Formats: sequence, structure tokens, C-alpha cells
Amino acid sequence: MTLKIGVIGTGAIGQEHIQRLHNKLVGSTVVAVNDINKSQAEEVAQRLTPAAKVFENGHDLITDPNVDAIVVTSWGPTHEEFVLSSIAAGKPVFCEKPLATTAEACLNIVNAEIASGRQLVQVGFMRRYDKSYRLLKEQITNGNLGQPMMVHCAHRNPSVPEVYAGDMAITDSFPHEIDVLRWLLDDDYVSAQVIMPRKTKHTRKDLDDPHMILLETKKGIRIDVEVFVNCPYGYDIQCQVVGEDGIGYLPEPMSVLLRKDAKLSHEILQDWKLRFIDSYDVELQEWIESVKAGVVRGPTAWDGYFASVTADACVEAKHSGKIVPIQIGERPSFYAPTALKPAA
Ligand code: NAI
Ligand code: ISE
Repeated sequence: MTLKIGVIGTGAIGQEHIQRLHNKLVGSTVVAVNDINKSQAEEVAQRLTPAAKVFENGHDLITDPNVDAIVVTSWGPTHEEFVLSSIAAGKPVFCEKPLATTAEACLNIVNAEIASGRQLVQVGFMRRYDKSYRLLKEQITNGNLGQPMMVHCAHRNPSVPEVYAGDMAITDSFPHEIDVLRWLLDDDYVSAQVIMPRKTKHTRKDLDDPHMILLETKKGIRIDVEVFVNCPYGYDIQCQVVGEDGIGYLPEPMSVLLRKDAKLSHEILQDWKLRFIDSYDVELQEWIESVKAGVVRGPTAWDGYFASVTADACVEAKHSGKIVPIQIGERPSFYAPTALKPAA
């Protein structure tokens, strides 16, 4: 059976996902697209063979009987309405991060999904599908490092566009660490603190950069993450887990060591698309298979909610200069890993 997918949002990552869902991965085809930028949606639809149908609005795409499952890649503030609409239609939905832009909106999605009685929502936290993170997790779960005590991370972008403003280092970039570190350590957070170093000359007036974010987990692990989004040299994701018995380093992306011009050098990637290209493929291939099996195996709406609550605490910590508790109720049994609910 080929899964017929409708995609809402045909911008940067939407176009990437459309190509992989239609032309690269196995068992799926993109039959419908929608974007408020209609000419862009039409152009993207025409690139496919056969061409996808262009819908005037996302809600009509969701309810169309020819669409089996939905991928939401529109701007963050629009995610809540499209995910809620997909739940109301009883259709599986893959939503790019963030699940929604406020904790309240994420909770609305969690509550709607629980009320529907079926898990339908997966959030696009693709780092869980990255081979290097999976190898690092293996070292933690097989006990090779002993109990983890500290984690040192960096999330560095060479630059960010004009629309990236305010606290987006925390609300747009850092959520990847929020999710992947919970998954890596099988732990939850209890507090957040944000320390602002001196500002780089490469940033704009309206954007603070870099940030140092400190998290404490339930098990007492201390995490520090540097989020530096105008580091001119490249896109660079680092993670080092310090355990009682050893230290695990996130493997560097593979690249040839060059001996040239009196230097030994490795190439450094320049953007997230290349760094995580394989992870997006694995993420969506596994999503296609889980939808067909009628379950959700990836990051859930609860994980999306947790990320949002944590990001809010970090924003508060940044502006207050205080250590802010991260308070979230117990995970509902609906989202227990063993409680896989049929999607259709
Ligand atoms: P983008 O701005 O390139 O594309 C977003 C598209 O959504 C635009 O074409 C816009 O016209 C469309 N759109 C906005 N409101 C809409 C509405 N109401 N209905 C239909 N279409 C609408 O943005 P980009 O970079 O593709 O990001 C999209 C989402 O993906 C964001 O939530 C972002 O955080 C996430 N993202 C995730 C990444 C990852 O590594 N997992 C990487 C980049 C983005
Ligand atoms: C962007 O939105 C992403 O999601 C990328 O994966 C991340 O690395 C980048 O910092 C964000 O701006």
C-alpha cells in the first residue's frame, strides 16, 4: 500500500520533505500540497510526477478523502490549527518542530489527541534518527560510560536569516537539544538557567547571541549547551557525555582528511540540511512504516509539549537571570512507550 500524503507548507523544509516522500523513500507519494504562497505551492506541485493537487487551504487538504496522512511544514504559529484539524479528521500527522509555539497550544493538542483515543501525532525531532546520536545512545544504554553525570553541547549555525529574532535561539534552535538529550539520557528536566556571554560582533542589534543554557535533570545530571547562531565557520553540532567510567563524544560527520597547502584539514558542513540529511530520510521512512502499522513510534505530542514547557522556562530564566523550575505533570499513561495506540 502506498501512503498518500498531503503537505501543508511548501517552503524550505517542506520542499525537502516533499522530494524525499515522493521520490526517495519507499511506500509514499505526495498527492496534495498547500501554502499561503499559492504560486510557490503550484510550482512545487508541478515538479512532481504525477503533479500533486494544490489546495486553497490546509483544512480542505486534511479532510480530502484522497489524503491518508498529513505533513505540516508551515510556520510554527500555524501548527496548532493544522494538527488539531488532522486529529479531528482522524488522520496521522507528522508536524515539524515546534509542535506549537506556546505550551498552552501544545497542551491543547495533547488533550485533543487523548480525547480522540488514538495516537496520531509525531513531531519532527529528527536527531533521534541521526546515526551518530544513535551510536552515542548505545554507549549510554549498554553501560559503557557508567552513569552519565554531565553533558556538554554546542549548537552552532554559521548565520541566521532576518526572520530569526528575539528569543529564537531558545525557541527555534535549542528545542532540538531539549528533545534529543531527554531521549539520550532517558530523563526529564527539573530546572533551567541561562547565562549570557558578551555578544558577538557578527550578530544583529535585535538578536542576542550566543547563549549558554544550563539544565538539571531529575537524575541530577548537569547539562550545558552553547547556542551560537552567528558563528561564521560552519554548522557544528557537538555533544559530549561525561560518565563515571568514560566519556562519549558525538561522532563528527564523515569527511576526508586533507593534507594540502601545508595544512591538515577536514571540511565543516555549512547548514542543517546537509548535517541531518540522512536523519530526515530515516525519520520519515520510519514514520511511513509506523503509520501503515497504525502506531506512533517517534517523538509524540507529549514530547512536543515537554519541549515547549522547557523552552518557556529557559526564556524566563534568560530574562529574569534566575534558575527557573521546570514544572510539568507526570506523563499521561496514554503516552507511555508501551501504550502504542492504533492510528487508524
Ligand atoms: P519557510 O518559511 O521556508 O516555509 C514555511 C512555509 O509555510 C512558507 O512557504 C509559508 O508561506 C507557509 N505558510 C505559512 N503559513 C501558512 C498557512 N497558514 N498555511 C499554509 N502555508 C503556510 O520555513 P521553514 O524553514 O521551511 O520552516 C518550516 C517549519 O519547519 C518551522 O516550524 C521550522 O521550525 C521547521 N524546521 C525544522 C527543521 C528541522 O531541522 N527539523 C529545519 C528547518 C525548519
Ligand atoms: C532550524 O529551524 C532548525 O530546525 C535546524 O535544525 C537548527 O539547527 C537551526 O538552528 C534552526 O534555526
